[in-house]
Amino acid sequence: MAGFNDIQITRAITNGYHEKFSDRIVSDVHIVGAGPAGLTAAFYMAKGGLKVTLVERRLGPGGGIWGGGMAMNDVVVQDEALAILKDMGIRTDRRQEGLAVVDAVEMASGLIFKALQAGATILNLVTVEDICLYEGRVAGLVVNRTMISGQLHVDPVTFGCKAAIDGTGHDAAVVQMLRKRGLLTGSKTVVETGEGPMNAAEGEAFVVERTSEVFPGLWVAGMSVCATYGGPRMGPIFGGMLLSGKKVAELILERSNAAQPL
Ligand code: 48F
Repeated sequence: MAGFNDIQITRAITNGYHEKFSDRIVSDVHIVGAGPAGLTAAFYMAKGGLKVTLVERRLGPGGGIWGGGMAMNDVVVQDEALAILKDMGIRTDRRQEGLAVVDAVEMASGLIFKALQAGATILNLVTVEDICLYEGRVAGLVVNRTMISGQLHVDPVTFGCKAAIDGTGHDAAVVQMLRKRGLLTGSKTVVETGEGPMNAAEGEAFVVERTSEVFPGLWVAGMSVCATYGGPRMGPIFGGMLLSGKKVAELILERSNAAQPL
């Protein structure tokens, strides 16, 4: 094959990536964490016309989906959430114990593909280290390369957004950035204990019910809801994560369509 050389490949990637990165420095919504909740939120918000960027610290997006339960790579999804998987063309035709069993690899790859095709961008290997607060609102993220973050004395850079979503799962990492500064202390809704012991049925309902704006400009979706509000944890059942992602997207789109601050 002719027509290209190794230097052109390097230039193509360098220029292409920096164009993409530069375009995403300011987005309508930055989602921290490309797990099932973040990816679902990205899909619906991007389809609704918002500029959405997912910031993911790992190499591979998909969060906790890939390994199913105890590394058996199937997950369970309850009927209420199957329409979301159908929207994305992910197959749900296997059933056990009255529940849909979904191939974990198909679900992870399908959610990633559909979020991207809807117009969202994923920046992987980027860790969110902190938030920006302007006039009492979360208005941006402080980010660094994952390989640098916490390892080398290298300053991070800053992204700007109208709203951010904490989709970091069990860590509720962005919520913790507010809490450690005492900005959530005294709130009637945010607990200090983190998530509760396993109870899948209660946990799934809790996640969806409490998906909300936790601080001006910062929303919680997925497992970070339980970590933030003290809800029960759950195992490899994922309907609540998908429904929570869809709910946060609808809430943010509602504000956007009403021309209110996100
Ligand atoms: O953990 P994760 O899949 O969160 P989720 O979407 O789904 C939870 C389920 O996987 C599972 C469960 C289901 O019953 O209980 O736990 O709520 O995905 C969270 C993503 O956030 C990334 C992390 O690498 C993972 O891919 N993440 C965490 N902290 C940061 C981050 C950070 N500081 N910066 C960027 N990404």
